[in-house]
Parts: sequence; structure tokens; C-alpha cells
Amino acid sequence: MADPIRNIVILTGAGISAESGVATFRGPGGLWEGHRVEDVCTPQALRRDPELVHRFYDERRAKLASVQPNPAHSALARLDAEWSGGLLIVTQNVDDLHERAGAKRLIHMHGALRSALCAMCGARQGWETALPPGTDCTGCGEAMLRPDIVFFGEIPYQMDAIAAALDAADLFVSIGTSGAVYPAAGFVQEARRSGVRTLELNLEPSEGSHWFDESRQGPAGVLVPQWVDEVLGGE
Ligand code: BV8
Repeated sequence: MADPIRNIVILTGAGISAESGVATFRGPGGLWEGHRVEDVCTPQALRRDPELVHRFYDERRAKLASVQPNPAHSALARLDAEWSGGLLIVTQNVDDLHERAGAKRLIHMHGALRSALCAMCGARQGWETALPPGTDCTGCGEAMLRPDIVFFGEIPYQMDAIAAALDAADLFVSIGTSGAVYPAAGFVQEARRSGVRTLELNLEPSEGSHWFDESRQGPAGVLVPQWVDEVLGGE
């Protein structure tokens, strides 16, 4: 009989939002295919062509109004509400579907579309509409607001909190991610080094499937509610 599960860390990627109609990055018709990553998701791109980068994120922010959380987001929000042990949802996604489904114990490690970051003073402010380059920060007044997004080459947010949660976890679950981007793709290896059980729920085997104790294939909208029922049923 396996040891009881007390502390759970969940990593989600674009696949958990796919059934909500949010484009993934590395699939047929994937988002990046509309753009080369280096043209829209690097500090160099922001310096070279701020209009293009701001517009890329404005388009994705505007699309949030037309999508809804799907049963996978709702199941994780239910787990968050009902699970008496430790729980942390770490999402690579910048959409707000986890929070709209009701998740509370949540970290956006790659930033969020509905937030603007001041490149001068570091202040953040909620942002719902288009964000033109040169918009003034309400904190310091400098015209330095940028999308609150972690670009390639930038350090993901709250890495210390994530490392602490992984270290204290009994179970690490990866949902809807290709395992292509680090440091997120390395969390499963960190978990294994700490003796944490690991489970992958994904439409197809990811680049890191071989690292997981168990890997289930299928749509998140089916696999995640099933898994949450298992975990809450076993409580
Ligand atoms: C950093 C911004 C230093 C927001 C993103 C060489 C080797 C190793 C690493 C590197 C290297 N060269 C450079 C690096 C570092 C680099 C990196 O990993 N590069 C890769 C390409 C090799 N990483 C960085 O630069 C990171 N920073 O390393 O800093 C550091 C680190 C720690 C401590 C100190 C210093 C910063 C990375 C962040 C970049 N920003 N996004 C945005 O625009 O959205 S990354 C981008 O890719 C998104 O955030 C996205 O979340 C992420 C990963 O993609 P996925 O979410 O996995 O989406 P994808 O489409 O790939 O896959 C979807 C999956 O879902 C598929 O498997 C599919 O089968 C599945 N699926 C589809 N439908 C469903 C489904 N599953 C279930 N149900 C369905 N219905």
C-alpha cells in the first residue's frame, strides 16, 4: 500500500486550456507557428519590435473574453477547495482560466495576460485591454509598461516557492505540457530526486514521459476530473 498523499504539486501547460479553445504552442496550427518564438517571446524581440510583441499579447488577451474554463480547470478548482492537505497549482499558462474556475493556490510561473509589468520600477497592475508600447506606469509614471510575461531567457516567477513545494510534495502531477521548456520541464526530475511520486496526464506522451512513474494519455477534460475523483475519493 503506497504511503498516503498529503502534499500535491500540479504543473499545467497549454494542453489543459486546449479544450477551452485556447491555442497550444507546439501542435498543428500551434500559436508559435503564427510567429517564430524569437520574434515575439524574447527581451530582444521586445527591444527590436515592441509593436509586434505588444500586439501578439494584446491579441491573446482579447481572446480571453471568448473562452471559458473547461472540466479540467473546474476539477482542479474543486480539488483546491476540498483537499485538506498541501496543494499548489503551478501553471505555465498565461490565460486566467484556472482562477476563473475558482483555483486559489495558484502560481503563474510564466506570467499572465491580464497583468502589466513596469520595466522600470517592477510594479504590476491588472490590465484588461490593449497595452500600447510607451504606456505610463501608474506607480512611477515612466512610460515603461510591458506585458507581464516571462520571455525566453528571463527567470520564471516564484521559483523558490515552487522548489519548496516540490521538496515537500508526496505527489507531482503534470497536465497538458509537452515538456519542452525549462525549468518547468525539469520539475519531474526534481520531484523524483526528492522521492516524490509522479503522474503525467497528457493527450500524447510528452518529451519527458519516461521520467514519470505513471503516464496516462487522453484529453485533460476527461482525465483530470477522473483523477480528482480518485484523489478525493481516497481521502
Ligand atoms: C530560464 C511565455 C534561466 C508566455 C513562455 C537548452 C536546454 C535547456 C534549456 C534551455 C536551452 N536553451 C535555452 C534554455 C532555456 C529556455 C528553454 O527551456 N528553451 C527551450 C525551448 C529549450 N527556458 C527559458 O528561457 C526560461 N528561463 O531558463 O531562465 C533560469 C531558470 C531558472 C532559474 C534561474 C535562471 C523561460 C521560459 C519561459 C518562456 N515563456 N511563455 C506565453 O507567451 O505564453 S514558454 C511557453 O512554452 C508557454 O509558457 C508554454 O506554457 C510553454 C510550454 O509549452 P506547453 O505549455 O507545454 O505547450 P505545448 O504546446 O508545447 O504543449 C501542449 C501539450 O498539451 C502537448 O504535449 C499536447 O500533447 C498536450 N495537449 C494538447 N491538447 C490536449 C493536451 N493534453 C491534454 N488534453 C488536451 N486536450
